[in-house]
Amino acid sequence: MAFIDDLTIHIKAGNGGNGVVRWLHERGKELAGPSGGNGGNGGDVYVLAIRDLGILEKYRNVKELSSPRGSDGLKNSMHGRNGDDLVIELPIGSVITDSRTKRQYNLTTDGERILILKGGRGGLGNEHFKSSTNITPTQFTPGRDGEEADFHIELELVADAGLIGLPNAGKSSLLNALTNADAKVGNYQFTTLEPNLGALKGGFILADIPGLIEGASEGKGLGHKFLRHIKRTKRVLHLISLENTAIIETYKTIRNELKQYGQGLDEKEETIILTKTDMVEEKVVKAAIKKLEKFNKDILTITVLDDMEIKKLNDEIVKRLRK
Ligand SMILES: Nc1nc2c(ncn2[C@@H]2O[C@H](COP(=O)(O)OP(=O)(O)OP(=O)(O)O)[C@@H](O)[C@H]2O)c(=O)[nH]1
Ligand SMILES: [Mg+2]
Repeated sequence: MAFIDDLTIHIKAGNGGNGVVRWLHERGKELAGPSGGNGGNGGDVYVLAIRDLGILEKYRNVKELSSPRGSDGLKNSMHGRNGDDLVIELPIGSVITDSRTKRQYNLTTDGERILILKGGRGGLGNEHFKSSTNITPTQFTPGRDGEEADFHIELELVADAGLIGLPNAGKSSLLNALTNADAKVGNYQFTTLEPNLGALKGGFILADIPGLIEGASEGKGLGHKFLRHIKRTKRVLHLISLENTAIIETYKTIRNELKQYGQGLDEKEETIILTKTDMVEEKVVKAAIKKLEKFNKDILTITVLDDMEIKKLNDEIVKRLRK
């Protein structure tokens, strides 16, 4: 199943029902008085945040969504029925943009519900126009049109911390070890083609995104587009594999890509995590820490092969996120 995180749908709120011209019929009297009811209002359109990242899949082939119109007014002064509201379920983290007005709606918490389009008001029936000078009104008004627009829906994962680093740094392996996620892992670059999420023990959400390379800001590799998924995280976990001999260059490359992306990514709190400690001697680990400390003193180390270390790392990350 492909991960959909971007789509455009035309959405329309229901039109109002028309007001009508009707007359009271009394015995022996042709037009005893106006009795045309008002039209019902068209249904409104809401978006509702739910905890299900996969729900966007449901809208993959949907081009248009709409709420029903109001019914026309009825005889005997009865109003037409209002159209039901349409409630569109979207994952928490969705940003919904009206393509024309550029107005944005953010769904950030579970159960949050936002009105995005108003249904049209129902028209007025002829009874409404009755007055002492107008006892047989033939006026009525049609229902108003409901609002409509093209909406662009984007998902910005709401994660507490994001895993970043070069391809093959061990990001997905670490996500799998720390959380319930089941991300694809491979000994080659760009194994991860779409973002993955998992929950740490302690309830925080971790995001794994495709690897970055030098020039990602110019579109190299998978480019920058996944960085927006860590825009809202509190902290970045910067993974550097100890297989790597050019530790500082690697560190600077990724820092530079964060800077190029802008939007505050390079100002986020950062924890460096040196991965694959099992593949090198301890003195290599120590040397790497010493070199990196000039840039950031918050450095942890891990191998995914050791369950105890994973448990400790979980606690260290949670401790930082609670701060
Ligand atoms: N020995 C050892 N191998 C590891 C460790 N962590 C990850 N690996 C291996 O490193 C390779 C890359 O791991 P991934 O988790 O796919 O790396 P990634 O950073 O997600 O890579 P991309 O998705 O391509 O950006 C895989 O072959 C993993 O099995 C570790 O702690 N020790
Ligand atoms: Mg990966």
